[in-house]
Amino acid sequence: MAEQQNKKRIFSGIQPSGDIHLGNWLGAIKNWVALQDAYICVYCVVDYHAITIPSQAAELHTRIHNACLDLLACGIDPEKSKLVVQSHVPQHTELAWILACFTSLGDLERMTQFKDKAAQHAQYVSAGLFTYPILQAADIAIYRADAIPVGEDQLQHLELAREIVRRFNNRVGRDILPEAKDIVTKGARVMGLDGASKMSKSKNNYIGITEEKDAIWAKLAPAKTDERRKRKSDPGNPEDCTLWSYHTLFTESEADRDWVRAGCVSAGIGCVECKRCLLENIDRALSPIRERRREYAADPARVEAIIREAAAWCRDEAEITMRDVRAALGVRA
Ligand code: AQP
Repeated sequence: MAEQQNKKRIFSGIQPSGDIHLGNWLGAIKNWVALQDAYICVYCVVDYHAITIPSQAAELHTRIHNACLDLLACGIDPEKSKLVVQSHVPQHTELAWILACFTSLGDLERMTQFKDKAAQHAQYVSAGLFTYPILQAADIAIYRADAIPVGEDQLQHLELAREIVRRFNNRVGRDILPEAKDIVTKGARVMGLDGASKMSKSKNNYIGITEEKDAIWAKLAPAKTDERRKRKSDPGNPEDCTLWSYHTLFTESEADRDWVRAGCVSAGIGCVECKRCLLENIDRALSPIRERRREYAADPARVEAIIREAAAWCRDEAEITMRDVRAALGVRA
């Protein structure tokens, strides 16, 4: 119990905006799993973030459930960590409103993710999309998290989250909310199969973590490689090939990596052989995830109980923070 109290806290979240993919796994979730013993961890399916772009109720409902299953399948252990759905803890949005009053428009306008997403959804850009980083700051602060494991794409948001918290603490004259550090890992920015942008749920450029071997091959086979290599007899340039970047993440055997690299630069092997080797290694890495997912999917009552228990713990913790925040502001003390 004392050991538990001395542990630092981690918060991280994922949007139920589509299939969880290799980028989410390598950039964030694998690290979440590795940190479970050393920290008190809250891992959150951030459904209110997902409605910042248009969504359908039935589809979102299914995606929330699937995201929970995927996270458990990846190894989030309910005995060690809290797996919570954001909308089950209303204090997230309460704190978000308060923090909005400590955030400048100029800071929000600088966010590159907002600019990218606003361009993707140009026909209707919601205020929620614009204020997304404020809700994210509240997600972290509400659990008084010390650190956040994320992919590199989130670093700008986290810098802003610290800035917002600093401004809040300065104005109320007390360090009520902690400034959380980021924890970034190898694989922090996994490129999409198109080789043009980061792997994303909302772009059709990903390999899902629960995809079967045939489905993975259907995506790898047509995937772009080094564009300068027009035919098998041309030597390739691994540094310019997205699939080589996947080998560095999935091909654990140095001998296999050397075989692919040497074969590519000498035109000794073609892209198909390189992709077949990659397929085996991705499939091997994902196979235990698929297996665990089947087990959880077969027991919905267990999953429901895990989520409910975590939400109760999280509401209590969030309320502790909110009592201090409200008192510091002079409201509902
Ligand atoms: N390509 C990536 N490489 C490394 N890490 C990534 N993450 C996302 N894409 C990559 C990390 O995954 C965590 C959860 O992300 P999210 O669901 O909150 O939002 P996102 O970053 O916007 O993820 P997507 O897949 O790109 O979703 P959509 O398409 O809906 O916007 C974060 O820690 C993120 O860094």
